[in-house]
Amino acid sequence: MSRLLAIAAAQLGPIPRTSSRGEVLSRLIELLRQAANRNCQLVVFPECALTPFFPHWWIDDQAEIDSYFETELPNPETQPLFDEAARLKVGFCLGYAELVCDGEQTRRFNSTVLVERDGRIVGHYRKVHLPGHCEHRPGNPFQNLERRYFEPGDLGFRVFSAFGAKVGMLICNDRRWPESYRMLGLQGCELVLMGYNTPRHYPEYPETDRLADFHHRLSLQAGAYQNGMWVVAAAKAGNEEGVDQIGGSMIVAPSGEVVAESTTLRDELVVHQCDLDACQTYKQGVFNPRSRHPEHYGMITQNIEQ
Ligand code: ING
Repeated sequence: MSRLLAIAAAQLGPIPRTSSRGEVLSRLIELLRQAANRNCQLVVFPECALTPFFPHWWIDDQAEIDSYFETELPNPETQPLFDEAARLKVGFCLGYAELVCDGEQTRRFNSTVLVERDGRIVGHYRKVHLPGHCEHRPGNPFQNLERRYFEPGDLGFRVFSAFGAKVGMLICNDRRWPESYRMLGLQGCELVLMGYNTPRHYPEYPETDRLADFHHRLSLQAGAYQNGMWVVAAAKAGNEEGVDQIGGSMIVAPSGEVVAESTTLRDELVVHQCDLDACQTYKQGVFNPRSRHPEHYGMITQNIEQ
């Protein structure tokens, strides 16, 4: 008997800077309802799904920066999403900016939570790989200030037992680093959920712009195949406050095949019935652990100054 799980990648179009949390929640709930109507048990929302991707802007005022963060989840503004999901018995993965008051210290992370079909938060991840820069680059058409606004994640790469599967989460830039998938794959992970905000233009390396979709797709397919995992990725897409972001929300099978993908840059659901047992073909076959030789892999965990 195959373990089948119907999953939706819930792509979001742009979130205008003027959008209230309530307006965004309405969009998320509409996608959740569409997913429930298509018998999905799990919906994956993008990175920073509640707000525009504010790291694209230089913001002087810390209070304005912090207005994009959540100090707890759920909270009165996001509770309707949790309530509707539990009513529909649909679980979800939600990217958000997390502000933690840790005694006298305030800490800020680019985070995601995994919520089971009964509304319980069963997983939590904080983005490890932060791209971009700390200083203002006024010559660039937009910023990427994640290294200024967030700390690197301190929870590591964990696998959660949920939805009858072993589930891991990544966020955006994590998907470009093979170690991200490997850390999950070596824990038996069968399903990786992620969201992303990916500009088409890379100011420092414009020669990569024409390859933005290809590099996104390549990273997901390689990560899926080389670790025998399903990969579900949801974009915040389209022109958000002047920044053109790629779409390409998709579901990739453990074979590395793209089995479903978005065709717009707007709010759009991408759905597939995932056979979790399909992972075994690759976990036990071509990538059987008996062929690994960690004694030769030491450099992978060392700090290499290039
Ligand atoms: N965004 C981008 C990403 O990794 C980026 C940053 C774009 C890095 C293009 C390299 C090339 O998709 C986030 N939020 O990580």
